[in-house]
Amino acid sequence: MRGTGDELHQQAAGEHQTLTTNQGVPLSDNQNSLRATERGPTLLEDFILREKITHFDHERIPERIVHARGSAAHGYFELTRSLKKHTTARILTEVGERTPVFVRFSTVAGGAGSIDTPRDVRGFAVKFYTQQGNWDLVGNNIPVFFIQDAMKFPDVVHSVKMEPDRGFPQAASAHDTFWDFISLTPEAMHMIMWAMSDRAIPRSLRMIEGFGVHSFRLVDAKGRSTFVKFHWRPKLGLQSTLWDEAVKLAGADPDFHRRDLFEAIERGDYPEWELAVQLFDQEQADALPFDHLDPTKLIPEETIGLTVIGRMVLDRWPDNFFAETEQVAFCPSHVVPGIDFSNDPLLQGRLFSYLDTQLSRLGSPNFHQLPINAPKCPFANLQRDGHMQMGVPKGRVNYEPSSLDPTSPRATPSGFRSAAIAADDGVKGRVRPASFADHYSQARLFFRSQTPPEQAHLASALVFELSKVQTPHVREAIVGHLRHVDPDLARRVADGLGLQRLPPAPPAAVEPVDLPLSPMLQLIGKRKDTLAGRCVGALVDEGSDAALIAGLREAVEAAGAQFKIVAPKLAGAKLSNGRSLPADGQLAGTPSLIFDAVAVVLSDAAAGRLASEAAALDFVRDAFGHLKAFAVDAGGRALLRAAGIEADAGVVAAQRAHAFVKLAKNRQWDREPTLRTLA
Ligand code: HDD
Repeated sequence: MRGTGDELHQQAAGEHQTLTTNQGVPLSDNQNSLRATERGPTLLEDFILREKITHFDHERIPERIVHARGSAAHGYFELTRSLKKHTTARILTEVGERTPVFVRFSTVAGGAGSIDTPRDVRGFAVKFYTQQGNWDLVGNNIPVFFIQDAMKFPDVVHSVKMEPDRGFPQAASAHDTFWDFISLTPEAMHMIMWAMSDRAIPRSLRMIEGFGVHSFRLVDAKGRSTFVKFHWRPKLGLQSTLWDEAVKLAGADPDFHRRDLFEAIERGDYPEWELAVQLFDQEQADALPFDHLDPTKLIPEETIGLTVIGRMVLDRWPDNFFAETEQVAFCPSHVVPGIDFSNDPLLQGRLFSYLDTQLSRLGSPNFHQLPINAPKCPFANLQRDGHMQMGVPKGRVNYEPSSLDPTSPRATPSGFRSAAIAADDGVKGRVRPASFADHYSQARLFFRSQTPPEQAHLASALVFELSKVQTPHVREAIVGHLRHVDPDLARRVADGLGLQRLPPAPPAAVEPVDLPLSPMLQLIGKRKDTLAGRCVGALVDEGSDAALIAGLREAVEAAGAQFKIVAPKLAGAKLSNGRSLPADGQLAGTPSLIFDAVAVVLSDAAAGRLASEAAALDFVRDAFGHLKAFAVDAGGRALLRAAGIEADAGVVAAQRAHAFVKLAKNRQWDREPTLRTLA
């Protein structure tokens, strides 16, 4: 055996690069360690074995304390409208100029190996490699946050992560410690509305919005500043999953979002977002009915409109997951001349935390030298040495001022300047401004702005989460808070939990007020009328009607979506015209969960066979339960009947391919009350 292995190895060696140790020493054998005798002990002398195993033992680095699970891609940002009037930041002034970006999407609570589809906030972190240095816009897919002050961040994170004594649940907020913390943190109530909405169970990372959350400042050449909030809006529009679907996807494909992003980029269907800004001055800020420095508040689009200033396209998957996606280090403190911070106390704390965490995660102050983190513009300073120094600085001068080396780096008048903002009068102290005290009005604004199905999902999500909480007083305290948000919501959740009576509402520091509703906060209302970027699955078998399948494929692909074949055998099926159609997925391993709509085109005989096949029955039952549109022929209808499904208006004849595409763009919301009890 050994002889054979050696021969194979030698053959291959001629075609490849020579395998060496890290010191460049060529290897003659990468299969066997050095042994004292053929069947004797392994020798400590084997420096090749020791180097290989030692490196392997140290392959993992500490995972991110939050946002550990992430997927990323390269791309570019292109400015379409100049903000010259407001800022000197070149990336925001030169229309048409393309700036390379690296974007990492993430869940928050789960570990690096956790599922892609939990109910959770999604991180949306963008590193712009600008000509004036790197700018990191480290946002989320939700425009507000749980807490107002960075002092509370370790607490909120500890509470949501797995409980420290038992080590579960993983990647889930549905447990006592999280809701205990929330019940005692009324400022979280607005964020809770968002986190319980379908925004927290997105269909695809390509279909989420992104928000910089805080107010930032744009600074012009004279040092004057304008407040700015950043918004990313997906070209494909917003899409979410249903909770039951997200739960099942977790098992069917734990990498659902990562795979979706990877495959879209691989097939050249590049994800794209618009960058839009809300610009406002101090006077406008003062006129808002809340404090814009409070990160639990948003500024409705209806109050201050969005101006689209550019687009971002992701067109390249990383070459190496670890080197890029894992080692990328985002810091909100990475800004460029012309962009500055506001006094938002959460942002101020973040400015410290990220640099600090990168030092421990990546192990060295030289993490900026890693290729994924290094600026793409020239950079030079007099910082030296440290663990893993990659550069070899020349010369005697590593200090400033200096006269010995005229080329030594110096500051420049066009360099970064903080906006010259007069400090407020006041007294030093650990305080929360009174202007941060209204915790319920915007939670109410969000809930009441939603469509009825969205409200029902939100209420049901609260019932689900609280039903996992074992401590009765915590469940009741949350319902008490909900009474301030919306009495009807509180009643529905109390009802869903089976509470005998409504728990008392806690005292509110400020009585909530009814703000004008903001339909722009809806998800369903904001969906685009498109099937682009999505995927239809067709269940076929021996003898399926070839013409029907071809017609459906044509209509679906013309709408910019993919059309995939699912069959009991991976080899596919021989269709009515005698031709073989290979399958993209085998039925048992390709549930309808991964599709946005389904077609079921079956001969009578195949429909009869599949009527006693659990995977086929689950395929149609799940698709129906997840409110997906159906295109069916007579065989398809027979399978639906066998599954106990009564066809509704979301089920159309397979001949009506265009009507099917129209339906497939949306879920069949009318179907939901007929098959699921919602709160
Ligand atoms: Fe954070 C990571 C977004 C508040 C401390 N955060 C992290 C990531 C995103 C966000 C997207 C992942 C970056 C990546 O992909 O590598 N964080 C936010 C947003 C917040 C927020 C939108 C509120 C508006 N974060 C926040 C606070 C603190 C932190 C208040 C601490 C005071 N966040 C961190 C961190 C992380 C992090 C511990 C973990 C890994 C990392 O930084 O690189 O420093």
